[in-house]
Amino acid sequence: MRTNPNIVVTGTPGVGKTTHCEILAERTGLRHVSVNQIVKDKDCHEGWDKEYHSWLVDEDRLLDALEEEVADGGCIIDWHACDLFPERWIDLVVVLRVDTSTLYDRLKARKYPEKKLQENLDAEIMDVLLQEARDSYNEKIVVELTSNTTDEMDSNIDRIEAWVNQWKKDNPS
Ligand code: DAT
Repeated sequence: MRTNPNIVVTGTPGVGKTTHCEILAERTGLRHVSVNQIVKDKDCHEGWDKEYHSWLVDEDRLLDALEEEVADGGCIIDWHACDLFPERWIDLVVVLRVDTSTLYDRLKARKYPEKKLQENLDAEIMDVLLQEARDSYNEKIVVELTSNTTDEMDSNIDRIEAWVNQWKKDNPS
């Protein structure tokens, strides 16, 4: 039995996952688990894709690396995919969403290659991550939140923090 919940914060690159997770970790005491960092630090990849500027992730190695981390709960998992995490690991899936023009500006500022930028914009427009979350988890634990402004981010964080506090009350150790 977990004494703290595991949360996935997902969404297209640039929606605000890292920013949300860092603040949430400070506010709730849960751990920010940056999957990107684990992929790099624990070599859960088969090399660097030059065209897409991203790691070619080895999902089996990644899951092995994460298993111990999530077993006791208390993880806020930050990753632009969610279908690989077993359902039994996860208590809440937050899908962050952003307007196309805002996402364009954020990805442009990151100097994404044109092809990668366009693919990510298309993914956001076509609800790819939301659909992936709904296909992979019970719809009751999937929440879609917008992240265009800092006000929206503040309200998202308040909401998730309240959810964590309620989870703890409902699941006393
Ligand atoms: P991700 O981890 O999803 O790739 P991020 O947290 O690195 O995204 O955020 C990308 C950029 O956008 C970063 O400069 C912070 C900014 N940002 C994120 N969410 C925001 C929000 N709700 N309001 C204003 N700026 C935001």
